[in-house]
Amino acid sequence: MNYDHFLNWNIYQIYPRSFFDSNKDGIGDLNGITAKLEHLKELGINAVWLSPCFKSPNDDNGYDISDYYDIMDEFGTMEDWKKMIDKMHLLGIRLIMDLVPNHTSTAHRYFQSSRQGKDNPYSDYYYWFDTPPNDWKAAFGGSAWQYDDLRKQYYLHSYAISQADLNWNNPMVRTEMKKIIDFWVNLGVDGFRIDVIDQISKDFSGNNGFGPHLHSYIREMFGREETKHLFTVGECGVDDEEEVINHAHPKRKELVTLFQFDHFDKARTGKFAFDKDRKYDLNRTRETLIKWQEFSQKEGLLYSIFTDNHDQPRFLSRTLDQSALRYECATMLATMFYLLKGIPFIYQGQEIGVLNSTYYDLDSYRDIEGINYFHDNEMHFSSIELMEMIANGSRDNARRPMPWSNNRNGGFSEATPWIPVNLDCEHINVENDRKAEKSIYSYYQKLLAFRKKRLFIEGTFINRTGARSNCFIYERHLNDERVLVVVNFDKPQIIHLDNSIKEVLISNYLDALHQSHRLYQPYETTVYKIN
Ligand code: TEU
Ligand code: CA
Repeated sequence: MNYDHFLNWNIYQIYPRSFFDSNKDGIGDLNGITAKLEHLKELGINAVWLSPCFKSPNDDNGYDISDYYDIMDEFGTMEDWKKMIDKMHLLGIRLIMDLVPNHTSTAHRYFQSSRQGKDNPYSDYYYWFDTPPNDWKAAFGGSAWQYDDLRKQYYLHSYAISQADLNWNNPMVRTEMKKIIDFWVNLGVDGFRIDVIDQISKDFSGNNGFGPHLHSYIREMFGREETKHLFTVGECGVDDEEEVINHAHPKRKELVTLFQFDHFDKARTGKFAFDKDRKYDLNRTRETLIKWQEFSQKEGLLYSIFTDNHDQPRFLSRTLDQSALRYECATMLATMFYLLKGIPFIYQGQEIGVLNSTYYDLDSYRDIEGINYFHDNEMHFSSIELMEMIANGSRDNARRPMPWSNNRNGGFSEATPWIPVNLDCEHINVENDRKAEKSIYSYYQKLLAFRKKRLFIEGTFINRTGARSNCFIYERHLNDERVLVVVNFDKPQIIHLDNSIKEVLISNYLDALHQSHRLYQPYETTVYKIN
């Protein structure tokens, strides 16, 4: 078995709350997605990863699920969901749902039963202790252990207090999760993105993650006849080569691919950073990309290519130095990443170059992570400092309403949106971008069509950067066909190429010349056919 047939999937991530509001309540919804599918189709998308749309009290925007078998009220109904997936399939777009197996909302009936005491059918669905067995911290602040007044014990929550970790040692929990998977598979979903997969098995004497039964649990869920056709991508903060193979090698029958994060983490100072520490060093990003391209190629693994998701500030904002060059920078990043070997993921808004919006008041933020960070203030920053760090690092930067047009609220909704819109949505929106002479959307369209070539799907990756800096030069080749991708990270510089060049295939500058020794413009990216 191999996974190569997934290599022509161009996946678009939708954050449903912020995509498009169809019924004027200020919240994106499923009918809103259905209404905008042509936008994706025209872009060249053939798969959607939809962030959670299940019933949820929304403490963590749907990553706190209270019923895995039903749709969140604000997003619509099961009927709406069926209409959505039918239309997707009609347009040739697959649907990848978000599976959250590590925790449920404490509002879930399992938790509500579990906390009643030690002798109900759900009492072992969660981890309960008289005293916390370790000092693990929760991702959104404070201890990961919370005392429950009713049960008179502590339960584990790796994220918010209202997100209780499921006890995967309990076979009933695993059976339930398989039922959930099968329920959605029977309704026609084509795959799953799996939230924090690496945390489902615990070793309480170590770190929170990569416990001793992780791989057997993954196989139990996804190594089955019923699931073997699915596309699966595990969110997995792993950079150990052996572990990457263990998760995602075809012979293991676990996952198809992983989201790895080291092209973010190694290039930044911390989650929340001051302006001066905010920018990514693309030279470091390049090194991690080269490492994983070469490794995946050698081991026969599928690499997931992405710059953005709903947990990260906009990559473009972390790269761009002069706003006048937004088109050049956005198209440069797209070319640099999406001509690599692997499966491209595009996050909503990326295709029109949406930027972070710098709000300096806490009221403009909704994300529990940033809000808790402000209140906890463990490092004793001033509130001005805190607001600067949150403006740079908040996940809300990626969660503001998708700007569609010049209408009110960027055309996202006629009502006041659940979170303030981007400050520049009257300028940066789909309508304007598609009309513009330098349209990022059009460039993405061209690029996604271009990467359908077999050369980009199957072809070998070879790094050609050598000792050069502030650029990334790589080759893709298949049989006799070779292309060279030249990416200039920032300032104008002269680059001398070792290859003889035949023609320019694609470039973000109109007048790019096919010369092997020349000056590259700021953020210039040119792809050549070579001998
Ligand atoms: O994220 C888990 C994760 O790995 C954290 O690093 C996450 O990036 C978080 O933003 C900390 O900065 C997943 C989801 O993608 C995220 O939206 C959820 O909040 C989280 O799990 C809990 O379900
Ligand atoms: Ca709505």
